[in-house]
Amino acid sequence: MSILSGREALRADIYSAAEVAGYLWQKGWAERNGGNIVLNITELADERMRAMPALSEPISIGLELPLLKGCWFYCKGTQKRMRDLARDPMAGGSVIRILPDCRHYEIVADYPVMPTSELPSHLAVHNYLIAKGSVCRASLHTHPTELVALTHSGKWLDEKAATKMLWSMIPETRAFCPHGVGMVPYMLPSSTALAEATIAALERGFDVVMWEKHGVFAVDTDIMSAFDQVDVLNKAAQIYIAARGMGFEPEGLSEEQMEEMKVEFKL
Ligand code: 2HA
Ligand code: ZN
Repeated sequence: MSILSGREALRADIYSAAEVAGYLWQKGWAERNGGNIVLNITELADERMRAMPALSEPISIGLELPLLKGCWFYCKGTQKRMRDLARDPMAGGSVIRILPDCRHYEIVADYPVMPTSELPSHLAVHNYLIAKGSVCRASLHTHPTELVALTHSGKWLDEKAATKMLWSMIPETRAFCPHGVGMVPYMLPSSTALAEATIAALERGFDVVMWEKHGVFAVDTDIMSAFDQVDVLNKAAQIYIAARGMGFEPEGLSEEQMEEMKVEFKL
């Protein structure tokens, strides 16, 4: 029997990850096994779940994450495709619990699907979010084509320049991504250095962070909101690129128009 049986809140959470996984595939941001989704589902773990036997031996995280003691996560499986996760999130990912030593986890349900190799980085971010008292429970990594294209130019690796340009392409961007985009220089995928640099960017106040020549990492209260932020930013990047494709540098909203948005939406 699935862990989701009789647990409507957990089912809704994990199925929203499946819905987002489908959007990532449709948008062309999730080639092969690209991207990751990790949800902190601790609030939804009941007594019967806590008593469930593990489907795996304890697996090392490779890090000690003291604030994750007793936490539960849903995470995409290693080598799994977003388009498959969209159809069946419990075949494309698994539910895990962190062991009391804060260095190991066990797979609990539904199948022994080994989590993504990016799990330690995502868990390090979740440990950081808890430390900060953040309300964010979802982390998303994806490969949005136009945003990644921007990071191939040194000009747009500047956080202020990229944020200002993206905000100025269409007014909603500023309203829905009020913190703009952080930048992390190219680092090896899955590396501790990349996780640390991502956390440093979150510490600077960003909740969407671009990884040079690779992708985007976003955190939010839930996975749909994390997706929405990336979607809005990528739309802005598409407008910029469309204008350049027509042979001109887009004007962008003026400083006054941007300021008006800020005042009107109390940003
Ligand atoms: O896990 O996209 O960068 C798939 C990735 C890693
Ligand atoms: Zn990636």
